[in-house]
Amino acid sequence: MAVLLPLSAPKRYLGVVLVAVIILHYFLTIVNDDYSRISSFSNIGEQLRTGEQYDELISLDNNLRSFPNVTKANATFVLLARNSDLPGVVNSIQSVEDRFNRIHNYSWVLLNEEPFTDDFKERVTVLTRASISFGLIPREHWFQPDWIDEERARQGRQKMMAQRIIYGGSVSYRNMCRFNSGFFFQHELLQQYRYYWRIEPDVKFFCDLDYDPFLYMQEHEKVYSFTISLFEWEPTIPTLWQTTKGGFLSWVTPTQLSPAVSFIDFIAEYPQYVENHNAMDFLSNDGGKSYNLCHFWSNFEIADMDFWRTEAYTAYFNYLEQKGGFYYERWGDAPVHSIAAALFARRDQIHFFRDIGYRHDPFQHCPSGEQWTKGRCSCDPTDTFDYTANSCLKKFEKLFA
Ligand SMILES: Nc1nc2c(ncn2[C@@H]2O[C@H](COP(=O)(O)OP(=O)(O)OP(=O)(O)O)[C@@H](O)[C@H]2O)c(=O)[nH]1
Ligand SMILES: [Mg+2]
Repeated sequence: MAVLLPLSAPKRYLGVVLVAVIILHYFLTIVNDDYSRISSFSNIGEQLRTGEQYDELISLDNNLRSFPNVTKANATFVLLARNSDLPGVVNSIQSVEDRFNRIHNYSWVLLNEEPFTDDFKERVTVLTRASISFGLIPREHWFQPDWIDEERARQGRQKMMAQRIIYGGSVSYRNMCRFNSGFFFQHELLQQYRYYWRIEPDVKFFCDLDYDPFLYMQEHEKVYSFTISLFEWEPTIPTLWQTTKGGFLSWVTPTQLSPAVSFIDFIAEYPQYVENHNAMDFLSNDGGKSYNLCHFWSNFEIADMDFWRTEAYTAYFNYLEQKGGFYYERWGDAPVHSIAAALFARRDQIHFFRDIGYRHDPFQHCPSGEQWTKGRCSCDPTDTFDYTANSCLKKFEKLFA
């Protein structure tokens, strides 16, 4: 009472009203279930969380608004994986979603020659708001064809194992390289799409991207892109260049990069497929006589599937396929894609994404300067493959010098 006594009349009334409200609240909590649920502390907490989500949506929306062009490209992510690749797949998808796709919501297509397990699908689906499809690869697109001479293939594998070539003894690795070279873009789940971004398990994207690289490809008529380029292991492709070139051909054109006479074989049969403004000088230091082993590292690719679906690439892949080199040797999809892009596309249709920070063990590309700051990149800008001894980036840049 000693405390209440000094209070003025209005304050006393306020106190009385407060006490009345508290009593009414407890009364309603007891007699009315709905009131009890709505006014509970947990529900109020939930309302606050919804408020946070709303703030996040507003900020996403503002981000989208700041893009010069909010149209989406006809594009998807493509990820080939085994069920056992799950942890690495989760890492990669999380990285892509965090740095780019949580805003753009491009769909995902995951492919496997075996059905994905329910556990795999559940763990992956939870990572994105975009649509995800899980596809089964047709047998004939994956396994070693019957017409391959298995004895010759076995000898090839043994020779490579003796040379300690990575995956030298693996048939499944060869299936994968052949599939990525000539079949993935034929999968029914990819028919509706034009552009794709290839993702592998356990890759990392270091930087935010404040624009849409698919739209960049489309608006600049690019057909193929890369972040890392390097030299191939020669023993995996001893006859690939010979198969591509081989015969004696004269392919003189006014704008040609290479000498007037070249020793190009597939091309001897199909000279019409070679683009005049090609990137032969990225592949060869002697105008096409020999392959310098430079290729784009295909575990990262943003590219135009309509390019792989052209008559030129179809003819090239079929030509390679009937030579059996995917199994007698260990032709990789990286040199196959690179040779095709360099010869059948204009050199300015190949793009180096300097601003995409990317790692696939053991190499990484890290942007620098303003691109590094703007992208809030988490990589060390001095740790980048770009101009190291095994990189072919300098050769690529020389095409445009
Ligand atoms: N479904 C399926 N996917 C495969 C198989 N072999 C490889 N892959 C996938 O094909 C892609 C390339 O295979 P990797 O094993 O990463 O080959 P790599 O990048 O040359 O070599 P490392 O990454 O250094 O092992 C990855 O997305 C793999 O998950 C296979 O037998 N089945
Ligand atoms: Mg890999």
